[in-house]
Amino acid sequence: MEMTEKKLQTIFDQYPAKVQKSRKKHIIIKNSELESQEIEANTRTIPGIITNRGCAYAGCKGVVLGPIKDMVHIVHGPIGCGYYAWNTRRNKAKSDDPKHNFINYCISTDMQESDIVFGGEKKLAKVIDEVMEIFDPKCITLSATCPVGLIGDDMGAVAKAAEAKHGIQVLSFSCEGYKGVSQSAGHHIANNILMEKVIGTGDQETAPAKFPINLLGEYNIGGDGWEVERILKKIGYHIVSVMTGDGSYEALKNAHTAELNLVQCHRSINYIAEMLETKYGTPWLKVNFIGIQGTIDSLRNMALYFDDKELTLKTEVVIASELARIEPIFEQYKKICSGKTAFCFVGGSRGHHFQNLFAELGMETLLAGYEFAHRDDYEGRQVIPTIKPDADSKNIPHYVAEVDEKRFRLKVSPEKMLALKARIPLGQYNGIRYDMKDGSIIVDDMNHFETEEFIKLLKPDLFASGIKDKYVIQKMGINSKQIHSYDYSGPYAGFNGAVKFAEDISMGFASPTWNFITPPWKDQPLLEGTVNEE
Ligand code: CFN
Ligand code: HCA
Repeated sequence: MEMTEKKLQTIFDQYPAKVQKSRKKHIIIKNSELESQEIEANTRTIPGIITNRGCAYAGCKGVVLGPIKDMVHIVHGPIGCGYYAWNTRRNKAKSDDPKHNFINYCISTDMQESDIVFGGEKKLAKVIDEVMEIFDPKCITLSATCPVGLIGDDMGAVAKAAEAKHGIQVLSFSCEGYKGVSQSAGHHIANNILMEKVIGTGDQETAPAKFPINLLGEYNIGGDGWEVERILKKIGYHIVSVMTGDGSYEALKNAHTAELNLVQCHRSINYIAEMLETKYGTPWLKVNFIGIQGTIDSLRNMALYFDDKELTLKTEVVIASELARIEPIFEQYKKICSGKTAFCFVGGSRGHHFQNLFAELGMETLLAGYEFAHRDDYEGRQVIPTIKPDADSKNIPHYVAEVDEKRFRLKVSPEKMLALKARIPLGQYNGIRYDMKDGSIIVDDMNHFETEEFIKLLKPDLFASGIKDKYVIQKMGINSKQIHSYDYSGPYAGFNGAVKFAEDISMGFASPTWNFITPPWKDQPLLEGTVNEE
């Protein structure tokens, strides 16, 4: 560990003093002997530093709203912003009603200079009229880009007028790109409005089938959500809604009828999970369907929650049959991957989630981190509620739980809740630090300079990251896999996804390409100095 610290210092030494002081707070070396290790996160990137982060608009429109297929998402802004969030994330969707699947469209007001000078409200209202005429959706969303806030267009007023004119919901999201420090602010804005205006407005009181669940923080990138749904349906769960991958307006409206909320990506949707718990008493369970063991553990925890003999049995039968099918194939790829090392730097949850899969392939994660996660995603958070019966509850008995001065109403009895909490991570999420090995490096908001320096220092065999750095990494001779959009592949979740991922990275390792690239440290001096000519 001492060695790593010394090496780390060689990177810091290249920064000006002020930058060094700041960046030191965002990088830690995992040390389990320390009770806690703080890491600064969710703060502003130092101007001038090349970050991988996106903006609030990307988090709201691109991440949370975009995957909802039967709403038309209008981007109020210059066309580049619309183009940026136009399905590059590969959030797939299919529909029984193809006329109301708008996932492939990019709809924007295409703001011009004259709209910036004279205001864009009229143009926005006109685009809404056109959308109604052409697509006739049941709901429209309006997402603001930076100029909208700067010129003061009142999108809320336009939305209200359009609702009155067309008789459908028109939701306005003030997610101007400059809000907050990253995508994260946009997730929060989207979560709040979906919860306030859509979730719970459906007319169902209870779900139509047994074991109803919502799958939160699953965006169906490369078909991940479909693979998870395949497994859950096979076991016998009723999926009320997926938020928001391949998601729909109708399903969201009735999401309050689920009995358990599964949280795959904690960072982008923890707000809805907590609001559903507060408002409807539905507990949430952190799951991770990336990796074989992650998938098995998640399924077993779900079975423990529902505590039903038949469901538990079916869970084990499905696990056994899936394993029998995939293990022999997975083992073949493991032979190629085993012993290799990886870096895993992604947005707000995958930097953690994919480490399971690397470990199962016999690979060690040397460095990991997030672009925009918060401290709880790094350090974890233990939530132990005190639970009492709710004196106000009428027909269905509810209970009150108190956590950090927050009060939740629960559908579950206090005895069951406490017993469950002792066995499964109900309402809690252990951060990335828990699962990483001592001596490994954890970096928040890693920048391009650090990316190159860490590569030179630790020379990983694989760098899992995104489009902004992929080609820089490959030019350094390192196999790089996009963990955002999965390049052109997927799914990577669930049992089938684990095999697909193993196949894809094995293909990368086996490629002869790397023999034709000379990494900089092989033909460029790493040390600088002067030659004494005497
Ligand atoms: S699909 Fe998710 S899993 S939603 Fe989030 S934090 Fe982004 S778009 Mo890119 S891949 Fe990434 Fe996560 Fe959740 Fe994706 S790690 S950065 S905002 N993300
Ligand atoms: C976003 C979307 C993104 C970008 C990916 C990348 C995605 O943050 O706006 O930078 O490689 O997953 O598509 O995270």
